[in-house]
Amino acid sequence: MLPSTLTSLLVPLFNLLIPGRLDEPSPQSQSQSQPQQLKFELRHLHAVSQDAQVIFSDVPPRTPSTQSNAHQPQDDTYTIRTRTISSFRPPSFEAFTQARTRSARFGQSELLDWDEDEVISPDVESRQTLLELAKMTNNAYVWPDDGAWYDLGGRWNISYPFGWEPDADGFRGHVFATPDNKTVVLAIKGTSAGMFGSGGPTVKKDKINDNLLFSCCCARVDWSWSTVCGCYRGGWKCDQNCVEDALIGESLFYPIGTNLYNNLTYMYPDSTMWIIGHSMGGALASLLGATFGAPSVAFESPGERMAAARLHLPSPPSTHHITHVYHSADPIAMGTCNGVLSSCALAGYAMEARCHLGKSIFYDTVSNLSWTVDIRTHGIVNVIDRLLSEPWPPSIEAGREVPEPKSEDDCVECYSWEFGDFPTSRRRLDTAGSRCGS
Ligand SMILES: *[C@@H]1O[C@H](CO)[C@@H](O)[C@H](O)[C@H]1NC(C)=O
Ligand SMILES: *[C@@H]1O[C@H](CO)[C@@H](O)[C@H](O)[C@H]1NC(C)=O
Ligand SMILES: *[C@@H]1O[C@H](CO)[C@@H](O)[C@H](O)[C@H]1NC(C)=O
Ligand SMILES: CC(=O)N[C@H]1CO[C@H](CO)[C@@H](O)[C@@H]1O
Repeated sequence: MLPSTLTSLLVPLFNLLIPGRLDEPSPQSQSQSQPQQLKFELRHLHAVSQDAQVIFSDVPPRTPSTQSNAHQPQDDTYTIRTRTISSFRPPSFEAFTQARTRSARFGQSELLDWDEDEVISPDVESRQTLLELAKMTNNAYVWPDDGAWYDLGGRWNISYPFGWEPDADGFRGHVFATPDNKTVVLAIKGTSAGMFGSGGPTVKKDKINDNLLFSCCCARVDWSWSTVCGCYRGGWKCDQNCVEDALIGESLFYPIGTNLYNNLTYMYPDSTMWIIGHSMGGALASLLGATFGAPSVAFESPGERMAAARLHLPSPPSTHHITHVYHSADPIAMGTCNGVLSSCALAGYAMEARCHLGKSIFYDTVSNLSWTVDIRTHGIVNVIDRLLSEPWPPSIEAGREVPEPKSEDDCVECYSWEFGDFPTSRRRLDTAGSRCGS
């Protein structure tokens, strides 16, 4: 019973990674001064019901967990180091939406007057901070007690939260806040579940979404695949408008994320907001971060730059407030989980996108730890226990705690495809539910 479309994914990003003008303190100066620390506690659970209402619930203070869950943290407070960076916000969400619509519908680009802000961001060059953020993204299965719903002061009503069944694959996550409410973190759990075999009613729809967002052309892998949209034009040709229309038409994930974010800023108008997530949740975190200028940290996210462009998200002057953390053995984050015999293809996914927005902290675990490329290394628990919990030797050697964040300027994806205006000549639509070309 989940918001089917939601489950899937996200994504955004911009075509351009413009060299940032973040005035980040150098790692040296940070380690000399006393790092600033924030303490968080879990404040709300959020889930999305079928009719796309955003729902919050309070987390009962320190209830011993009733469900046994391997991923349950022992402690529900987290300590995080921060630093000040600059980021760009659209003048308003309305202005952003308008610019996006003009771009998508009329091919016009409108210049937005982005506001440059100094914001407090997690110190992504601190290993402990990344580790704690990763744990927060993992902690998506805390079960609220009945009757413990958050009092929203009449701003909107709360309905039963679908999506929290242990095996449901919905858009879900947590909201954490510092005790003074100055910093609020939206942690989004991805929905990779359906991908790796656990069933559920939304898997089919999720698959369509994932394939729309992260494949080059409607998940056209070879002749034997049924594609998720009818934009393939033979050879290596793909109709650009068609893929964009299909994405905007089918993907509810991004609008739900923006709704949720808007709701949170309404609840916490004076707070600094951060957005974090794992996998698809990471891609959504980045997309939302690009939209709202909120510092975002994504773990093992598939490449979301192409989807951002296809969704026509207006591109801020810099996306360096978005940080990706991933490693080379994860075929999803690397965009190598494709090809007819890959584990993704066998499950019906074509994960071809590989370019990320913002800056990436990239761990070459294949070279340095001799990990083999395996979809099982994609899990956040693996990243927490086997990667972030240990010092990373190549960084230590370079006097850092984590690999240096770098933008993926030279990243190329879908290079064998030709995208353009290839109107259909009423060619066979090789998919059910095609919205293009007819
Ligand atoms: C919430 O629901 C109650 C009862 O269902 C109703 O009386 C109230 O007006 C609703 N409040 C809002 C803000 O919608
Ligand atoms: C923080 O926000 C919560 C609502 O989530 C509110 O109940 C609480 O009073 C706020 N605390 C402070 C110190 O403003
Ligand atoms: C991993 O990196 C460390 C530090 O740079 C280096 O000493 C070590 O030899 C590397 N391991 C492998 C297998 O390359
Ligand atoms: C205050 C606010 O932004 N409320 C929105 C919260 O989200 C729902 C849908 O998800 C919107 O309908 C509300 O307007």
